[in-house]
Amino acid sequence: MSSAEKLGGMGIIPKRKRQKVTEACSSQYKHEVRFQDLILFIVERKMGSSRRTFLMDLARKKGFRVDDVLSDSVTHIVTENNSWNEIWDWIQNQKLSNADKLKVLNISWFTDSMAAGKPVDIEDRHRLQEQKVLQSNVPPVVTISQYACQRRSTLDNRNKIFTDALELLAENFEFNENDGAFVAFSRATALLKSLPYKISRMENLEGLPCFEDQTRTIIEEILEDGVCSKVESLLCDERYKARKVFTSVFGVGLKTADKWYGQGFRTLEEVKAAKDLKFTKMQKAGFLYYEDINSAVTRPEAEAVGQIIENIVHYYTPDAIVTLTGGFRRGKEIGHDVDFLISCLKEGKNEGLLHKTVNKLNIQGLLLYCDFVEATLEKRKLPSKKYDVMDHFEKCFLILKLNKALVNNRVLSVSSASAVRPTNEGAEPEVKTKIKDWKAIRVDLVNVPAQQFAYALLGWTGSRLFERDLRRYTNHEKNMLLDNHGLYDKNKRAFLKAKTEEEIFAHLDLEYIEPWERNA
Ligand code: DCT
Ligand code: MG
Repeated sequence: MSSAEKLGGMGIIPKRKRQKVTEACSSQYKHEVRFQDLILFIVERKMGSSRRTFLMDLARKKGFRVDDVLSDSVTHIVTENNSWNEIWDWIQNQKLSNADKLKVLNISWFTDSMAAGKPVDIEDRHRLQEQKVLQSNVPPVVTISQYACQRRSTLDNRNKIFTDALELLAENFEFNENDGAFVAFSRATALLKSLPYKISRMENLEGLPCFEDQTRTIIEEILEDGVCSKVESLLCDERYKARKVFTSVFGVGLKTADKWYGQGFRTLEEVKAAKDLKFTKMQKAGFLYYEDINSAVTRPEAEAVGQIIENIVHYYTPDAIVTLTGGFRRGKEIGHDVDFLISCLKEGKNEGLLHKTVNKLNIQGLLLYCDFVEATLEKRKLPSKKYDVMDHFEKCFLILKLNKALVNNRVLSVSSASAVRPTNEGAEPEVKTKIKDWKAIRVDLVNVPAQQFAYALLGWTGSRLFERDLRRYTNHEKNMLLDNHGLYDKNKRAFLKAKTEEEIFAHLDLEYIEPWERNA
């Protein structure tokens, strides 16, 4: 298939129908066209239809004429993530009479124009550039942003050997409360995760942001020896090992871990056997369900939990929405917990819903532990300048009892409808009493008012570093403040409303980054 044919999904229609459709499209315009000299066409491929529709609406609202289909009238073509070659091949195939005069632009021209409220002058950086054919072992020469929110980081990490080492060292800096080194190592890790190629020589780091002497040295050592001596010695370090194992208990933070270490404890068995140690309710649950909680939650398990929560929430409020967020929304197949947002489109209808849901889980015998946190924000405050601060929503941190048969049945029902057993029927009834047929799962539920939903969804989707960089970018580059509740424009002295994540990215003049591209 030629590259021109592959671009079939660009919203192209046969030429003979073009005239008619263009007229039909024009009649759809509800907005006045303020800029008569230009007609835009936005290419759908690699952008996706929902983002394209969003951008088309945005431009129309701002007075631009945007056509649904490509015709001879179009003057500007806007593309995102397409190469010059594929777009050019495709244009040639359209047999347009004005192909040579068409302005073929990347999304930066579009976002600059939306921000300015008018078409901005076309600079070189706005044009889709022809790229030279590169040798296979030479990484492409591209400008990479220092902010994770301006990069696309999928789960396809080509530099795992480096990121595993840097992540471990970053974690130790966090344990030691060395914020500067923690941030430096986390940023270098996140940058490597976004690279579409593997680092094979030190020259590959040239021109990349987020690296300084310490992180460079680590990369160099791994390139030379295949391992990092700092990592090797850390893995044998008594204090690090104890901190790691103690904080793996739900409810145990660094302070408690260090206290136990200071008292001479080194293993969980020693801590559990100690007579004079007092544990919080949370830690008791952490010890009780330790094995389950520390074995990763799988996607089928997350979906089964989602179904339980949704059934209960809909029992009380049929039009409430339960949204799976956190790592699973970013496409991860496993996680340490399952995060859900609960929201109602109608304002006020979710009052008391979280309490009722938790009560019902308890009545159904599924609630193993609950830490309920009431909403803490009475009046609307400005978003905090601290990037890692918790939000103020009503929420609960739970441990739920998930019947394994529910998960097996879900898997079976996906693979073969005929293989589904009723959920109350155990796999092997005769051994049911002997084998533990459930798993303890950590679940976070967050109750979110409708008008803050997009901001909460963006915040709870993560990753942690993506969120951190998004807030840093917002503050430093846009003079605005962002948190899980809203976006405040310091120049306009106003909160900016948004119904979708796409609108938030547009407020920030950022290209939209899909959830599965936020694995920074
Ligand atoms: N989050 C937040 N404020 C916090 C902690 C987390 O806004 N104080 C956001 C960032 C990530 C998201 O919530 C979910 O948090 P985790 O469950 O800790 O992370 P995860 O990416 O879902 O990782 P995992 O897959 O291990 O659960
Ligand atoms: Mg999570």
